[in-house]
Amino acid sequence: KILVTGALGQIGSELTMYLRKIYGSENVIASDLRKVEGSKVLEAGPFESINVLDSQQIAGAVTKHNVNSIVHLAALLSATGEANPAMAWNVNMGGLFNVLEIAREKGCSVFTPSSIAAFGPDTPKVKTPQDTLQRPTTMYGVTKVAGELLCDYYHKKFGVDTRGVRFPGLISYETLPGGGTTDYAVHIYYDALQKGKYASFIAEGTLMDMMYMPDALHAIASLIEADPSKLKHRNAFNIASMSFAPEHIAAEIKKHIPEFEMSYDVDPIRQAIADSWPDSLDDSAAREEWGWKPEYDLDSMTVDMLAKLREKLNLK
Ligand code: VAH
Repeated sequence: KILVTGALGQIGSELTMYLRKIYGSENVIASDLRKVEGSKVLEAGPFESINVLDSQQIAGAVTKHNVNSIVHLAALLSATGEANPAMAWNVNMGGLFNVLEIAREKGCSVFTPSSIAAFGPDTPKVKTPQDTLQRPTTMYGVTKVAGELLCDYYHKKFGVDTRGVRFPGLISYETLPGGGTTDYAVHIYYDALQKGKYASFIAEGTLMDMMYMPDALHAIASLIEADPSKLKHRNAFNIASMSFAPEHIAAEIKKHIPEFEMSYDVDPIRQAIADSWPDSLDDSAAREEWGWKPEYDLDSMTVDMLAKLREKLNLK
């Protein structure tokens, strides 16, 4: 049985449904701080209200449902984390520590994502290596590096089966991201369809790694199922699919919506965060050790995003 924390968030709301298709609805228990009325996740299988800072609530759900695998997604993202650094540390590290302690006691495996945010301004920016300098300058990035090290520690010291990937910016149409720096690449599609224009809070020329959610879900399921004897790394694998800047995604959208107008209203805080991150990642370790391979590129993602959002927003 799998317990997903943060199951109502941007990744969780789709990953929970994806895992239920693979393992069966009753075998994937969704959890989050509180219910979100109308969420598909709530209709399609078991749900537990869990505050990941309360280890009793996590332990209770693990025991009640006989959980042997925890997918831990509950966390604050980069921009929110910079606005509330203490809360970001408490939730991101406190939650992960509780999950790892329970996994140690009850013999559960743990998947939890890291991020390109785990790298900083003095990390090689182009084709960032799997093993390289990690000195992030955001609290979110500090919690991601500390989280990687804590997961590797629990694996080496206690034999807990911990695995993770460093996600790039994730683009999806089901659930909006909650306070990330890469969120511009999601909002641009909504605004292109609803307003015919978008004012980007990230500057022209700012390259960042991005990924379409279907590829992200496939990566998580593949790594969870990977043969452990083939894993030279565990926390956490670089994975990549596309690297682009705001003008690239705007040009792609204009191919489908010729009247679309792009403008820039740069947010210095999120721009500084974006500038500290890599331009592109080297994901050869993930490709070699567990067969990682993305399906979508900017072209095919844009076709799918616009089609799915037209449906979701009841546009023609
Ligand atoms: C954020 N979407 O912007 C997240 C992610 C790589 C970016 O960590 O904070």
